[in-house]
Amino acid sequence: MTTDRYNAREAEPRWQKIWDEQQTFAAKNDDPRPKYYVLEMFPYPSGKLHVGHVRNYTIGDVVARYKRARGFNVLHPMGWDAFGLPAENAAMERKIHPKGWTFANIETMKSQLKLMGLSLDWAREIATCDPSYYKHQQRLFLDFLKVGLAEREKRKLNWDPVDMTVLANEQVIDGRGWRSGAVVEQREMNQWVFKITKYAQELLDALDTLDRWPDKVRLMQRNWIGRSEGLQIRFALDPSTTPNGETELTIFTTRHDTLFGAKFMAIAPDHPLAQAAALKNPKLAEFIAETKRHGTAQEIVDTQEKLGFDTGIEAVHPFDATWKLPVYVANFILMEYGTGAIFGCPAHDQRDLDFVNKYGLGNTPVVCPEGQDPATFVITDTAYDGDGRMINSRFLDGMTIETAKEDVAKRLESETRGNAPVAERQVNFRLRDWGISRQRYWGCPIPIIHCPKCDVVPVPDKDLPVALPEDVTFDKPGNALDHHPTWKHVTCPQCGGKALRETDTMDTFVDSSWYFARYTDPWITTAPTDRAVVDHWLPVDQYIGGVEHAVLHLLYSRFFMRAMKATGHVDVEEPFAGMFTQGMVVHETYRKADGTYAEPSEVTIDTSGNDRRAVLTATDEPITIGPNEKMSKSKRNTVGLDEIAGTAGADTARWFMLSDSPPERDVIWTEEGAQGAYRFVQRLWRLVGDAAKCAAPQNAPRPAQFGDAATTLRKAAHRALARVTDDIERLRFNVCVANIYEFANAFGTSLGSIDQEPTDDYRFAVREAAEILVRLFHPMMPHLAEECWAMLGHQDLVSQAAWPQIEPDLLVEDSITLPVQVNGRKRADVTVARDAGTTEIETAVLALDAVKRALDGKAPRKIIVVPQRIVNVVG
Ligand code: ANZ
Ligand code: ZN
Repeated sequence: MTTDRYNAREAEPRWQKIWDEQQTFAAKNDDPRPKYYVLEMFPYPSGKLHVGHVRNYTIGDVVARYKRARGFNVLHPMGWDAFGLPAENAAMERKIHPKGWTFANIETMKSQLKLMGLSLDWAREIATCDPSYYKHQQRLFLDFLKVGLAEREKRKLNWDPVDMTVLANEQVIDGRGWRSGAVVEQREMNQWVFKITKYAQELLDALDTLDRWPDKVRLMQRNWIGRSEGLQIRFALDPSTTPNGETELTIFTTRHDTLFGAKFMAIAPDHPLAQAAALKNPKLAEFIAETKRHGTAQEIVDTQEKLGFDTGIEAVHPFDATWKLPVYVANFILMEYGTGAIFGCPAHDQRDLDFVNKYGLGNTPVVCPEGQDPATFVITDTAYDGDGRMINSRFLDGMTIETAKEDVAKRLESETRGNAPVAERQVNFRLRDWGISRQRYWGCPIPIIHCPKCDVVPVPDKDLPVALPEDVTFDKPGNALDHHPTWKHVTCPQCGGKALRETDTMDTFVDSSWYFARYTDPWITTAPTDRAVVDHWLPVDQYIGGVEHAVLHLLYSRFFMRAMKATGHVDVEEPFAGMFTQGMVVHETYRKADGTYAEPSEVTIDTSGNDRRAVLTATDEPITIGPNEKMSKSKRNTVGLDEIAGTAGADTARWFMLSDSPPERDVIWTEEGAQGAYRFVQRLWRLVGDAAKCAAPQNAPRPAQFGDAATTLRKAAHRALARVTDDIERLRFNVCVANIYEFANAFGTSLGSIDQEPTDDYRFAVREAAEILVRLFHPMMPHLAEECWAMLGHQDLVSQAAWPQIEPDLLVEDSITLPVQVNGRKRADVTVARDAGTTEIETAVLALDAVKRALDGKAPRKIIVVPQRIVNVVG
């Protein structure tokens, strides 16, 4: 037995250096092998790599290393999502320039990533805040503008009247500006938008083709796009009740079947009719102003109390001229959706029900669930939105919802008022165009010049990039670009007159919507992409990231590919053929007596008793162990990469990350678990060391015959190989780890049981098994694998070695286990040779204790053997 220890701290940097020097992981664009593009979502350079990153990148690295071994030309790049607010905040708080802060963080994090031994092609590194990157993003913006995929649009923004600046939604706290505390106003301003809605239907339909995406993510996207088929109905208004003699109100509904349950109409606070009525009604004007203070974002609208104001306007029911419905202005109606107006049917819509219950308007159920008696079916606090038959609905009574909808649509479509049909079928999407203007310094400048004479003028191509000025100050609130004394003053490229630069920068989601395309050729200076190269590499074969990006980032990237295709920059529509969302890394929390948190590194855990107990290492103060939670700074339950890599090594961290739970679920980081992984690292190293001593030399001839010991070992090796291959293909890393454990055990047992000078066939099997083992764990623990590969006498790198070949013959099991029933009840299993004859099986069955007991020691009347399936004993 080898007694030395594997010194990860010494070995890991040594192998990293060799990989670096030999550029082992550089991908060539003209490599003739089939391509494989694996990518993890690039990090924001916050300054510290946490264990959550480790999990994300380890998963990607296993795939990358495995695919490389399978003969693919693997592209596995890394970069930095480097624009964004934290850099500006740091600049304000610590008086450091955002650029300096960002690049310092990049440097730290890059060295931390290198500690992990990731097989990355660093030559393709991108930082989105680098002008050599955002130059092309500006070019894309201008190209989108040319084809109508970028536009200017009036949008409502949060305006801080004290700081005189626009605020992002997250800077508005309880309706007030985060710095000034002033009540935030909504102001209409010109903003740049990307026309993602042009692709709404396509983005929805194509989800069906993404069969290597999690269903959950596709569903989230589907809901976000939010297609609904409905009817636009023009309700007549009683002109004697309207502010300016208005005669109609158009609403959007998806439940026209419920028209006979209507109790009221409601319009958005900023609906033109509401605005007109408010001019004549100060109380209404006040109500509208109040609703606006709370904001009109969907989340706010969904959660706040439903409030309305009766305008006195009356609408006429489309099927009954004598039926009048009151028109309310209501805080839960959004101007941005449908027509900003609805009819309310409280019995079948919860919001409407809450509303009528507050204002005493009552409800009439019009859909009765199957099996309920319509005479007794009433609604009180819970609206019924399920299936059923129409009731209380005149000519619709007895119909299903679907037929009733069709009937209503047909009738109102064919009816006309003033030459136009009363109703029209309509498809609506929840998806809004993507507003990309941000009033921020640390982002990609929007390459536009505003000229008093020529209006909006694109910056000419030759003047790109529009670079951020570096001499900026952050002492004033608002956008530092705006405050810069000279930067925005330019001459108009069209008329040569005085003009102003756009000072808004792009949403950072723009930066991350095409970086994966840029990685394919980050060197090209004349265009965002090299068409031949980008079309060769895209789509990304396997993308890996957190589920928090399931909607926006992925949807924006899908839009971007379509827009880049429309402008000739790529020829793909879907950027990510395979998507995997990994779970979080969680850790228990430690609370001191005073309620503050202690870090895992400050705590000693005592597992000797029945309960796990914890004390503060320094003072022995008792600590309360709290539940496992997502690692966060506030709970102080983070484990830094340095702590792990510095002691047990990166391989230990990588192995543990993969071992404990399926990768899509949360994993609990425990010191015990990490120690277990560390022990296994040591065990593998000793095992391969022992194997190396009795292994046949490299290139030893294959023996003609294998004895029992050799065959058993070879079978274990090839079975593990088959399983691990399958596990990695299916991203089931925890199962893969379990299979490697099992094989290592079998291998150890085999080596331990040789009691004489090993035969040549066994020595051959030992080399084969060891070389399979090392290549199997290489994707997870690459440094240890290189070390072991060298121990086995190899001069080349295991990182470049081919995946082992399976010998299918060795996978055939030569024994078989059959269930044994006695008088119809299962009593035992019997294991026999696969080709055993009936007599042999019968003898084995009767020898089983469980069978003897079940037969009470008597001889059976009959034994029925169903070959390869089951044995029935009749007593
Ligand atoms: C009458 C009705 C009866 C409705 C009923 C629902 C249930 P989706 O499926 O998301 O498209 N609605 C329409 N425009 C709205 C707006 N601007 N703000 C708030 N709500 C609006 O939702 C369509 C339904 O949402 C429409 O169908 C409308 O209410 C409401 F038992 O019309 B319904
Ligand atoms: Zn001009």
